[in-house]
Amino acid sequence: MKEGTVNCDEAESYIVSCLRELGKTEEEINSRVLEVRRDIADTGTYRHTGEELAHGARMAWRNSGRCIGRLFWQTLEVFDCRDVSKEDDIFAALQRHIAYATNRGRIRPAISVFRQASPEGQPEVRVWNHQLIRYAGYETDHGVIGDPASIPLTRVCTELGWRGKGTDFDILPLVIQAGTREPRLYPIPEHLVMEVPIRHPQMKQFHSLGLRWYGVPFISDMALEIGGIRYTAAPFNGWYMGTEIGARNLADPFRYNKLPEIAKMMGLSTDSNVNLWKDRALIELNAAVLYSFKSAGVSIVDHHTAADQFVRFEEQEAAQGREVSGNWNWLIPPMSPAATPIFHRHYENKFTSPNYHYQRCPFH
Ligand code: HEM
Ligand code: NRG
Repeated sequence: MKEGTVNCDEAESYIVSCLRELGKTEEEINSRVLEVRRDIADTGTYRHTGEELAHGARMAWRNSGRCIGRLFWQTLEVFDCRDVSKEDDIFAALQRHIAYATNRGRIRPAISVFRQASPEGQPEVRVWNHQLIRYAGYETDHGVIGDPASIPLTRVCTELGWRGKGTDFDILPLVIQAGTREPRLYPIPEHLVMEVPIRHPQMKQFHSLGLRWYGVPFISDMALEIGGIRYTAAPFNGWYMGTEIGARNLADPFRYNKLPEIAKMMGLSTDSNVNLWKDRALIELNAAVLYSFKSAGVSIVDHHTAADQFVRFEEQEAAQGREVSGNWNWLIPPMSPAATPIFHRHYENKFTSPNYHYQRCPFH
């Protein structure tokens, strides 16, 4: 089968379950299935209706086994950008998405879906960034500045002519590729990027660490697959769970690695493990992240509340007669996992469609 050619069974099984969930009659469903089959026979592919696309993107979130935030799957706003394919227009659509989602801090989950992969091998649309908003990382003689996770993309941006300020928190430009053309760089206007300086509710010196994080995570390198159709550019966002920032991005030894500095600020010796300096530093960093986002009016969820919401999602799905698949290794939070109910439950890590997928990195 040619790349981009749609498998008829996958298409049919999606159309049937989608339209059933949307409450269509059997007659409507049958006629749509016939139409889709004919389109695939004629052209190798088919085109989702607006509601098949929107519901598919929501089902894909519902089926994301690594996501703890799935209770809210029905609230996903879906922007249909399938007819947008020039770089400048893609950039304009992404700016609108960022503004809509950020909503001055009251974050709204959303996805922008660009052109589907086609059987003619029409060139794919790709956003090269892992997230629409992320900090650059530079390797220097004195060590890494910024986010080590961004070193490869930062290098690509630099080769394409971008120059960052060289701080620990430079926002990378968007790298947008439409087809076989060279990717193009688009700096994001500053007013669109909400950031939160990290302060601690009691430790007044904490702000002098100069830590900050951006308000909204927009994953932009995954493909959305619905009914056999692949959308290679479909950036989506929700809001952060605090531990993503406080227990990973700012804490991992291979990311911002801030625990030793925080422990020292707390007057803790880092010479031995038994005073639990890492754990104590983690607690204060995570308390600071949650406190700072809350005081700035930017949506965020702590891991206990998120885990409770996930249990409600499981109950809601059971009531609908649907199975929840989940990847336990990802669902448990990276802090105090056994203090959440998820740790003590069992999850079947079955893969279901529609879903979000990793795809090959366009620049490695
Ligand atoms: C993964 C929380 C919204 C799809 C995750 C992870 C967390 C999370 C904590 C694990 C991330 C990691 O360990 O790096 C949330 C919260 C949301 C939300 C609090 C708030 C609404 C969404 C939305 C979508 C989504 C809107 C898609 C429409 C995914 C996917 C992954 C994921 C596909 C796996 C990512 C990967 O493998 O790298 N989510 N999420 N989530 N989430 Fe969500
Ligand atoms: N851990 C990553 C973001 C992964 C997705 N997390 C979300 N997704 N909350 C990080 O930047 O820390 N979302 O769509 O809200």
